[in-house]
Amino acid sequence: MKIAIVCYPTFGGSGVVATELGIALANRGHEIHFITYKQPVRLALLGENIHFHEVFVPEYPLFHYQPYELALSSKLVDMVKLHKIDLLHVHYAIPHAYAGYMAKKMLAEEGISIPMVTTLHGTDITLVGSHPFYKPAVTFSINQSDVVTSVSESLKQDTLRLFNIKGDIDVIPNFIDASKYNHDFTDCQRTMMATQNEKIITHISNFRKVKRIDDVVKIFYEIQKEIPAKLMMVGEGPEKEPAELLCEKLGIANKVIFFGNSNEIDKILCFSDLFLLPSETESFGLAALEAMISSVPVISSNTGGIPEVNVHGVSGYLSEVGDVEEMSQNALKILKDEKELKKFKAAAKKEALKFDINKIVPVYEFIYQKAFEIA
Ligand code: GMT
Repeated sequence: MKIAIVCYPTFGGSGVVATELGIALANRGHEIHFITYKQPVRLALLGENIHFHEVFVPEYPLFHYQPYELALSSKLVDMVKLHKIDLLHVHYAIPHAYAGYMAKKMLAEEGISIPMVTTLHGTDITLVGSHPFYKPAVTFSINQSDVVTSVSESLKQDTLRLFNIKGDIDVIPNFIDASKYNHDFTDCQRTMMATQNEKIITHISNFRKVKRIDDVVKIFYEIQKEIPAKLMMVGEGPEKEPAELLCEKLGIANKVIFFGNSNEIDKILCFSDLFLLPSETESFGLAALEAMISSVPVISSNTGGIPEVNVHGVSGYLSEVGDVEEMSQNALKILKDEKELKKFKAAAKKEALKFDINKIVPVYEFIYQKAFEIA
């Protein structure tokens, strides 16, 4: 099959899922065309079956906002015609489902029919998409998709609650390629980050308000009062600077390392003992899954789709959003007892393996067939 994948090419979870899916589909013999404004960050190599087409938006001073959707839908039309693409798979509803729909309509004018699959990822529904300014267009473009998928049951329920959706939504969870997190081949370099007796706590995100970065710092503050520990903060975003200031204020700046964005998540997780994800809302929590596959237990909030990934008392612990005290106590319960830590590490990996890429990618292929039948 020739598949066009539209996504955000950044470090965000939706872009990562779209990229990993495209690579896996290419490995299974499909011809994949990524269509976006920059080469996706996790797409290291373009291969025989993998192509990237840049959407270029020329600056024009008359426009206060440059019309990306227009450039994207035009690019989709051109690429579908040039490469004889069979199917569009757009990740993140805004504005990709809308641009995809416009491309479909333009192609139909030329007698070309192409099915479109839309995958909802989270904030396109829970935060941004349901805003009154966007809601009619998001509802419309979801309803015009031939097949709609969501990355968790929780996100499906949110979508049905917040929008007037006419068709089905298929739940296809985020997935993980376990072979990329095989520590037998990774030099963990733990000693570069911490001394032997220090536990390593990690948080990875795009440092937006929704991630409750303050809570990450406060949980770590409580942990380090009782045991020697270091905190690894990985990612970039608006809450990074306030977090750095909070660390200074609490007198723990020497115990916290801010990495910025990293393409070496597997190496960082390799030497981590515990992962913190106290988000306000989270449709799935891909970062938690990446931690778990690296045998890192997760202390998280119990919001959104996180309980579908992190199993309370097995791969980590879940608490109400904002319950820093309970999260800190749960973290210490795991970290203070070596036997307990070992047990949680093994269980985290076992749970993560349920989301193995080889189980999930065929489900997408099945969905593509369904889209052909519907379109
Ligand atoms: O977590 C983010 O802020 C990035 C965001 C995105 O849209 O790129 O991630 C969302 O999609 C991921 C992949 O499906 C999910 O694992 C994340 O839970 C989801 N984020 C939120 O719902 C906040």
